[in-house]
Amino acid sequence: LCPPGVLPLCCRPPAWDRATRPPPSPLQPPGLPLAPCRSFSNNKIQVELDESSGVAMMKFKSPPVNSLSLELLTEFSISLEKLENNRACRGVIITSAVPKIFSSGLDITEMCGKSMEHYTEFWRAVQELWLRLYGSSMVTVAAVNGSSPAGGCLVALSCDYRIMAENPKFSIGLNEAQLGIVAPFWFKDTFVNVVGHRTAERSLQLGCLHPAPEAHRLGLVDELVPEEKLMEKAAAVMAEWLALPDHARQLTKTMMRKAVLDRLVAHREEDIKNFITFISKESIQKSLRMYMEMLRKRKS
Ligand code: CO8
Repeated sequence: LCPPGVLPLCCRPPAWDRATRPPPSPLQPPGLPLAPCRSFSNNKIQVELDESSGVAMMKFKSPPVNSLSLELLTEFSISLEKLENNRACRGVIITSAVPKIFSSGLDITEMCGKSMEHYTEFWRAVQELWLRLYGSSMVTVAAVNGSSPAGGCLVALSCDYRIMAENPKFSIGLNEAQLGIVAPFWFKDTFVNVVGHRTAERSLQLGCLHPAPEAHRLGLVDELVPEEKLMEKAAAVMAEWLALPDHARQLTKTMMRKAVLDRLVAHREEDIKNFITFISKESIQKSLRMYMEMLRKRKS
């Protein structure tokens, strides 16, 4: 049994320790209908799995800004688990159904004026999601079709490949420092693994949100494409990655990511304590309130 507050799915062995999945049969018997497209929709995430290609499309649908609330995080983890356990699924494309926004990052209201129990549950859900996504044995492609600050950027960074709409108004980055908070070590590790130490150090200290062309120059995203071509490109990239044998790709992914994943697994409880201590400080609560106020004022 899981301790209280732990999502039941984290009791299972992590994805990177599991046996490789066999690919779905490439042969469709003549005369039979094509493999069905299965969809399951939660409140905040919509998932469609095309069993003939083995590719799932996962869309955030939590207007106005797809902020990563406890509910969205939980649905996200459960959806990933369902796909991970479905032998017909080999890859997932993650994108947004909300125009101009990929995800605005962690829901700041979940970190403001709440109880210690709530902070614990929330942070465990953030950890759980990252462990699942970064450690996924599926091919993961982020189709970033809008702005993607902080936690939204982490979601994209945790995928195997990032394609962004080439709109300079869309920005992406770990901007925590701008909110007066500090990106946790595993956000930083994930970032360093994508862009390298120097770029990550500068970008993190300044809390940079990089416009799409700059994000591409820095290697934060792998490709920029016109917005209307984004999904087509994501499908093409996915097909390229799925052309390789799963076992070789999965073992290579494990080799590249395991140390970083293991580091959080080994320090999970300590990381939760650090988060609670930090977030409950009056000075930090004040910074977050002021930031929310700034967002409201900017709007009016
Ligand atoms: N959480 C909660 N509410 C949010 C968030 C958020 N992350 N982002 C926006 N909102 C709210 C706004 O307050 C506004 O609410 P209301 O309608 O009630 O006034 C509504 O969403 C719409 O926002 P905007 O009007 O600003 O929408 P725009 O389309 O103009 O802009 C943006 C969208 C670009 C996403 C903009 O809202 C923005 O920049 N948001 C802030 C994003 C941000 O800074 N996120 C960081 C979150 S922190 C995080 O993810 C990692 C934390 C790690 C913690 C470590 C601690 C130890």
